Amino acid sequence: MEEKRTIDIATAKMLEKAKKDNVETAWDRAEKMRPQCGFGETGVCCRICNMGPCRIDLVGDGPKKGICGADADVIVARNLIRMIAAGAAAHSDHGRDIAHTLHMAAEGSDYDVKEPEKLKEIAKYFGVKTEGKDIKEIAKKVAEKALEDFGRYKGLVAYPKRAVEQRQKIWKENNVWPRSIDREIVQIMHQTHMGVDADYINLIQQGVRAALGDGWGGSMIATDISDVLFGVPKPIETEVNLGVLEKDMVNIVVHGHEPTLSDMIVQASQDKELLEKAKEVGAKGINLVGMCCTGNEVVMRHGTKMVGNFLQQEAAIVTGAVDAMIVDVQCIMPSLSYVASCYHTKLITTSPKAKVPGAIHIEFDEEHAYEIAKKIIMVGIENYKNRIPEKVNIPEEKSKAVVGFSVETILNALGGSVKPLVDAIVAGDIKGAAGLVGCNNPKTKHNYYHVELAKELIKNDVLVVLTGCAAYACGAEGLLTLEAKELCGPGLKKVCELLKIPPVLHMGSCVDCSRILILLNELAKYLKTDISDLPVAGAAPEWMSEKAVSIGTYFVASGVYTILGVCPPVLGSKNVTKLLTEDVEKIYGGKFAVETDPHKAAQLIMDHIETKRKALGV
Ligand code: XCC
Ligand code: SF4
Repeated sequence: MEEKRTIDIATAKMLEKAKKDNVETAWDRAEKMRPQCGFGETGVCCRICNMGPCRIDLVGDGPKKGICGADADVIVARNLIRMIAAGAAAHSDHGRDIAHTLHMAAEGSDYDVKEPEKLKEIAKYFGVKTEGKDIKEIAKKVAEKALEDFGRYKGLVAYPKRAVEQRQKIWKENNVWPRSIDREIVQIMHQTHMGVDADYINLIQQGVRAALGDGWGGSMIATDISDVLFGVPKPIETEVNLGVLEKDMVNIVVHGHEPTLSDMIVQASQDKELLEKAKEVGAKGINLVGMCCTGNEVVMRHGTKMVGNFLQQEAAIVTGAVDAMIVDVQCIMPSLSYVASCYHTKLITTSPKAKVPGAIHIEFDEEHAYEIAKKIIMVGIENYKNRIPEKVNIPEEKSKAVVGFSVETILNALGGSVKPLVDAIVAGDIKGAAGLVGCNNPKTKHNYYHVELAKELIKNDVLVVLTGCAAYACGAEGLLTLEAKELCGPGLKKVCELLKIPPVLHMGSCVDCSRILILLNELAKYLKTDISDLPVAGAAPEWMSEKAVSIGTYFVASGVYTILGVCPPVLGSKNVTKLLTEDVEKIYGGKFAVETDPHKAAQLIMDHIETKRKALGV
């Protein structure tokens, strides 16, 4: 039965254990939820005003309009762009916090500028002069300029001008260049208020503008400034899956999204005083491991082991060996405090934005970052003695992985330019590239789609790049290793051997989808063409989060053909569905497709790549 829920043996074992321990998981709750509401699933339920809720009857002779007169097109479009607003808000608020941290670093705090070169590089885009200037002074100016982009009252967001000119022109002509990151999100909330916009095309257009403010705004700021503060990722070895938990060490999981917290926790976990304390309680040391996107942030920079992705968060606690789980924001299931209460695990919330009843709240504040990080780790150390031996069962499954492929690293591996990559594409050794991103979703078998799609693509000489929870799925399957070249077609295998890289490259967390944009942009620049002309595609195989809707939308608006493995709530409107899966291509050169079978999705991607190769004449 558990094999139906996940392809991952470690997770299946923990689901069995959960059943024995009488602990309910997301899968159990998903089952109880079925059948899920058809109105909600197709996007035709509206709760935007209190004359409602209204719903459109798609099959019978029930209502075709809401009480205000909104039809299915309007209701679906409004609901969808509200998802974009929430997703873009989450990423952008993350970016804003990182920019604040840079500002604090400039004024003197526990944080520091680790990468002055990258700081100078991004200063250019914000129009900050660097010559003869002190690094702290540049940091302060860049932070201020970045923060201005969230709320500027005139002008435009800076980063989209990094895109190739053809792309910028499309955005300008279609009036989707974001004016300020926050403003586009606020405008979605206004435009979707009862009785404002009743034109589904106009609604979707605003969704695009807010999504671009995420990808080429908030997320890109988050990525760049994280690199400045915590280091540009370089290839580093690690291990992935629940088996990275240790029986005789204090196990601490960092889960959530923002490296301001997790990076400090990594530093504090190496503190001599704390290591002594861990020994005093009888542990061999402190085993800090990462989960979800904050795990991606720290593994890329420190090699911190990756314990699991979104649907493994409960399973990690079910091992009975997690002494503390530290969370900040996003993708933290409210169920964690319940699961933790079934074992000895202490759940620690740290953000004023994300409190969970039953958890210990130790608010993180950047001004006393190191001190608080130590205090948080101490909770885990002190809790070690409370483990219940008969409840501890750590599955042995774990896989080796090489991670840390920032654009800088990839260019380095290529000798400083994308030329060798383009040459390999022209020669046909690499047919093209695909980005696999996003979450898990109990609507699909855990990790199955991520892994099947990645395998099928590399077998056909398509290079794969990853972010988010997709990275854990492929990591657990051993695809992030040099040895995975044996699963590749002959061309990609040759390239992997030559460059000593895995065929599946881990590029980071969800905000690091912006790294994929920059890589595509570099390729387009080199080929003197637009991103939409490249033999590339994207996929969000098991997505669930609103952030994924924003990501998918900015990829499409950047010219990328993007496949969703789980259908978004749009099928209630034929017009919106057609707009997203057909018509947008005429404007942006990218479009959405929905395909629930990974093998068919691989075929769609390969066909798309072939079409683009032909058009490029290679
Ligand atoms: Fe969350 Fe970012 Fe999705 Fe994973 S991939 S479930 S958004 S942790 Ni980011
Ligand atoms: Fe119903 Fe219109 Fe109100 Fe939505 S906005 S709940 S469709 S009356």
